[in-house]
Amino acid sequence: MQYLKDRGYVHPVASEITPRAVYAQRRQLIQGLALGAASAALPALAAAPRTGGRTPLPAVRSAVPGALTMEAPTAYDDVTRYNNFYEFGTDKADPAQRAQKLKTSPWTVSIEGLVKKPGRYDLDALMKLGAMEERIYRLRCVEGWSMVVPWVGFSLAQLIRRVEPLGNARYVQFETLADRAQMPGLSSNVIPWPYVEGLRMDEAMHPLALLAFGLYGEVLPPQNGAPLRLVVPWKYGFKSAKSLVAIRFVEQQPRSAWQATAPQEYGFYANVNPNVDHPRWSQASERRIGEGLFAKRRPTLLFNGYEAQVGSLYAGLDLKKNY
Ligand SMILES: Nc1nc2c(c(=O)[nH]1)N[C@H]1C(S)=C(S)[C@@H](COP(=O)(O)O)O[C@H]1N2
Ligand SMILES: [Mo]
Repeated sequence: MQYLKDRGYVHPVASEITPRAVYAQRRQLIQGLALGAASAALPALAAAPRTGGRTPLPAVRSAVPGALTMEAPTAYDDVTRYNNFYEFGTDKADPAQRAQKLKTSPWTVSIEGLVKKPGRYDLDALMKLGAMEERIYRLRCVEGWSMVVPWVGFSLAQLIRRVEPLGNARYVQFETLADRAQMPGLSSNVIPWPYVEGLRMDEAMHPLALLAFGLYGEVLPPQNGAPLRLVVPWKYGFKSAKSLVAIRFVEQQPRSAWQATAPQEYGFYANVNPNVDHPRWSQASERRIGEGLFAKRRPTLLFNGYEAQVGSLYAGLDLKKNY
């Protein structure tokens, strides 16, 4: 488990916060399970004392098919210091430097539109709608880099079922915080604020679509979209909207902030697709963050490697037109 060497991070296992050696063991076990070599349940593991000032968020390993990639997680420092969160600036280092004072409590998410149970839901209530799971997903940015992140959260579908969308709700729109007092990036007009994104209802209901509250066994750092964000692992990273404040059920396909900015470059679907180039660059390969400048680029996989799980959502759809 070479990739955990020199890393002092803690990880959640079976509702415990555990030291890195145990995490390494667990990854071996996951790999063993995948190979059919072992079928034992996770052993009971001792809790380790926490270090640093971060808040643990216990979780159990996800049982959703495809939710645990076998690839090595990207180092915590890279996951939390190489970010896109334009509300805090367009440089990759800006969010980590400028988002630390983001006020995430109190926090409410407004559930709106074509839904039986609209209203303002506070964070604590939202966190109780599902059981926290760890999911290790690849995240592929449209810019040509990728990471592997151990997220903590539960399927967005759990929230959606609870609020009971109406029959004519065909899409879900996500709106994220736009607060000039806290977010220096809003003074630039790179995209029309607030940042909005959307999914078709069946995409939003797919069990892999994650409502994330944490990563690496702890609550989300502000730069990664605290206190809650979307993670849609088969789509380019920009679909995974951070710091959500509203979830809206609508009939018409919503227009995302990136479509409004450059529709020829960023379509509504945004499925990771090595066969559809960005107008300004190839999407055939990607650079894994943390591997260094001389590492070989990896081939990008259709639907970011989640084709077996999500491919059927797009049967019959022209993926070149619907990029
Ligand atoms: N509100 C908001 N959400 C956002 C963005 C943003 O600028 N603002 N950037 C997106 C992009 S382009 C990517 S690649 C991912 C990055 O998530 P990460 O920094 O946690 O890796 O967040 C997405 N969500
Ligand atoms: Mo991105």
